[in-house]
Parts: sequence; structure tokens; C-alpha cells
Amino acid sequence: MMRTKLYRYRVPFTEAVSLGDQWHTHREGLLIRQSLPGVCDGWGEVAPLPGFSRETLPAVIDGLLGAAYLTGSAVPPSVTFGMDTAQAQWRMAATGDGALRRNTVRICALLTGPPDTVLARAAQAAATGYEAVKLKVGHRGLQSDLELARAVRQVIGPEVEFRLDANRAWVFPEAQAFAAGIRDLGVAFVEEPMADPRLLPQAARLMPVALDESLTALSLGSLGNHAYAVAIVIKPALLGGIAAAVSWAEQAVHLGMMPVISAAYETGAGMLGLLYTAGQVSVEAAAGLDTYRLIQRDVLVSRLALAEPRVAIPALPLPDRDILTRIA
Ligand code: OSB
Ligand code: MG
Repeated sequence: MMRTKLYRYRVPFTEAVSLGDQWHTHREGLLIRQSLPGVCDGWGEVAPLPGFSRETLPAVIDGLLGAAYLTGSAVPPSVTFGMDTAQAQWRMAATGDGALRRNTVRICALLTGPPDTVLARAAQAAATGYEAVKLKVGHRGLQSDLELARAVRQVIGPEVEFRLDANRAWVFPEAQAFAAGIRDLGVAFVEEPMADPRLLPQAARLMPVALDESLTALSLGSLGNHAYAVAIVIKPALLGGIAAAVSWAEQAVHLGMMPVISAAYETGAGMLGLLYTAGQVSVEAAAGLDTYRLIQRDVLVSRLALAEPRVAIPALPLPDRDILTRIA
């Protein structure tokens, strides 16, 4: 008999994390275990991201404990992602990694913290061989953001791919001023520059733009209407799981956009699903999985080795029962 077990976790971040308009000191979510004892076993993470997911953790728990997802109400993306991850593990254990196109995944270093820390991390990333770095902008004030972006480029040298993420910070004149300020910095893209996403096509005439938050409001079939963007940031937990994420990625490739697989602050259990997703995409872009650094205490017995420019897709994870509370 197939068994499903559900566990709840709550683990601290290493530093407060801003999501939407709230600061969070902890990450909370579920691990879902699907097994046929003696035959197959897989673990996935179901962890809606506050400020980004439409579903909430309590609603997901209700849905999983009741029969909601069996009887009509749509399965939310975070749940599909967890189920996909658990099933990917069975397949990996049973038949090997047949769906994977590569054994390693390139990682984009995420530069967080105050300016000094950002620059120190940027220098360290370049020195240790990271091929891409990402800096959040939009919250320091335009001049400070521009100065820091320029300093980061100085520190990483001309070869490292430089990504920016504004998380919808700007009105049009601000975006214009920012675009003018980064013109000579060789920025790969700016994620979501516009407070009003209807202005993205106009912004894309001034700077290379990537879609992130906007994707959850789009359908895969309409992505072609957004070919002004040079990249899309694909978060499987927000877009409906591993298979859906790979479909978004291949559609992006078809349209000439860079497909960036990215995290929604998953723990190690979810990171495995993200690595498995990134490994399946035909075109490799450095994946945004460096948020793992901010998970201070993982739900796995031993941490994944993700703090490197290129990481191996690891074997099956062993969750740590001491940090999990079984709820079903
Ligand atoms: O804005 O891209 C974002 C993580 C959770 C929610 C939103 C975002 C992120 C990241 C992931 O920045 C890290 C990355 O993309 O490199
Ligand atoms: Mg983003």
C-alpha cells in the first residue's frame, strides 16, 4: 500500500529575509513522504512562500489533511512541486537519472547584506569561480543602488554574468534613470524593474529585462507575447512543480529567452527538486539556488553542498526527524 506521511518544520534564517512587505526570521513548511515500503521512497517539500505564493501554509495543510485536492479544488503549485520532488526521487533510485541532461548545475551567487558584505561576497564569488552573481536593487535609493552595482562590476571583473533584481520597485522615471546608470555595466538582465508590470515592454527598450513575479499571472501559451524579456526566472514551487517548470524553461528557450531555475527559499529537501529541475533543461543558465545559504538549520541530516559555483545533483536526502513534527 502506498503511504503518504506529512511532517511540519520551522527553521531559522541566518539573517532576516524580506518577502513582499514583511520580514521573516524563519522558514516554515511541510515535507511530504511518499513510499511503498521496501519498494520506493521519496521526500518532497511543500512550502508556500509568504508574499509570493497565492496559497498559504494553513490552507495547504487543510487541503492535504482533508480531501480537497481529490475532489475538485485545484492543487496549488507548492503541493505539485513537493509531489514531483518525491516522485523524482523514486525514479532516480529505481531507474537512475534518465531525465537529467547533466550531472552538475551551475549556481548564481546571491549577494545579500549591507554594501560591505555585498562587495566582499562579490569578490569571493569571482575568486572562487562563480560565473554569475545577482544583486537585489530598488531598496537603497537610486544613487546608492547604482554606486553599489558599479562597485560590484568592478570587483567581479568583466567576465562574470551580472544579474540585478528590482522586485517591482520603480515607477517609470526611476527605471529610466537606473537604466541610464547601468548602461556601461554589462548587466545580463534586471528582474522585474516595474511597479506596474504593464510598463515592462517599455522598460525593456531601456535595459535587458527578466520576468519573475509576472510569470504567475501568465499562462505558458502567452509567454510569446512577452518576448521583449531576455530571461525568465522559473520558480517550480510557484509555477506548478518540476514538469511545469521544465515546460516553461523549454518554451523560453524556444522564444530565445534565458531559462533561470530559481529557489523560493526552500530547505535542502526542496533544493533537491530544484537541482533535478535545472538538470533537465536543455539550455543551462546558472540557477538561483544560493538562498540555501540563508537556511540556518536544514531539515536534512547533512547539508547539501550548494555553496559552490557548480554543484553535483546529490543522491537521496535523509531528513532529520528531530526537526520534523509529524502531522499525518
Ligand atoms: O525575487 O527572485 C526573487 C527568492 C524567493 C522569492 C523571490 C526571489 C528569490 C530569489 C532567489 O532571489 C535567488 C535567485 O534568484 O538567485
Ligand atoms: Mg526575482
